[in-house]
Amino acid sequence: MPLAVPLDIHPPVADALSTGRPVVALESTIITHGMPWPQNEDMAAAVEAIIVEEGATPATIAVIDGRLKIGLSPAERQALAQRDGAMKLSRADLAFALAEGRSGGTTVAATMLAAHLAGIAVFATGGIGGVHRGAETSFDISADLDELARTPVIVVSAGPKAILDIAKTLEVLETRGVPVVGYGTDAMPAFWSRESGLAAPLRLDTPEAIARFQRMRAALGIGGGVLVANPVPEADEIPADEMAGFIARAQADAEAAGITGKAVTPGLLSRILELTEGRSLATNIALVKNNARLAARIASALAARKD
Ligand code: PSU
Ligand code: MN
Repeated sequence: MPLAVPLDIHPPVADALSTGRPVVALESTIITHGMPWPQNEDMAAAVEAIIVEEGATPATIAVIDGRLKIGLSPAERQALAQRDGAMKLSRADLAFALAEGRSGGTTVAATMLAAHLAGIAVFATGGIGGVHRGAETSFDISADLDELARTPVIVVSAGPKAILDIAKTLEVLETRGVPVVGYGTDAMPAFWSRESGLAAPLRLDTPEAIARFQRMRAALGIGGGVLVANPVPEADEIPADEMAGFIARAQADAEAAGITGKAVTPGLLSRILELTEGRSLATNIALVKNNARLAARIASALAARKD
């Protein structure tokens, strides 16, 4: 007999799913590894509130004491935000945490996988993982890209995190058949910045158009996800030329410190937070909120099935 997945679907999420109302999945590595406490908890609560305001139900996904949680209560979310030693869980280690009774934040890859398992089709994050600079020697390419290629979930992001090699990230996504859609823009956004200097491969201007596109992909039996790249609001952006120096410095510091593997992304993000004296964090929070609002609208468009 196969083991049953230790799955807890939070009652409001189960209710919304069973009646066909819109649900938006949210990741939790951004809570456990992406931002310091207490801003992580404030961000997580604010993002859920925005989704509710837009008429959808938020489902923050995480692993707590060996159980896969689809939606957290405020108390569970607060405890996770302050928890020491939470794992960073991707496709490779999600089952390990469940089998061993551990706790952790789910990355974009693991959140997509869990969302799909629960029947959730739309997911909001900050920025996805991708091809790291220097990947030609380190081989550091996020499992988020493979997951986008295989799991049919719409991921709303502000583009790949700008610490990455965005051109190489777009190349891998194209190879793996993952559409990248600029939302209301021809320019590929770069997380903290509205423009990366590269073009967005595709462009759509409404949540309804994004919903229709993913339904058409499903009709063709193509499978896999769509990456929506939603530029950070102008008022909150840090332009790419300004970010470039901070990113290069953080990169050099990480190399000097010998940081590798799973620690690379959290290490770079926290160093950039120090170098920008908190500005990068404020921008990160603003872009996640902006993505949550769009994700809720896409989920609503999918639920309404108007074409
Ligand atoms: N978006 C953010 N902050 C984050 C992340 C995304 O605004 O911390 C996380 C996501 O969980 C993403 C992960 O999947 O960083 C990528 O890690 P890696 O590069 O090690 O695959
Ligand atoms: Mn990596």
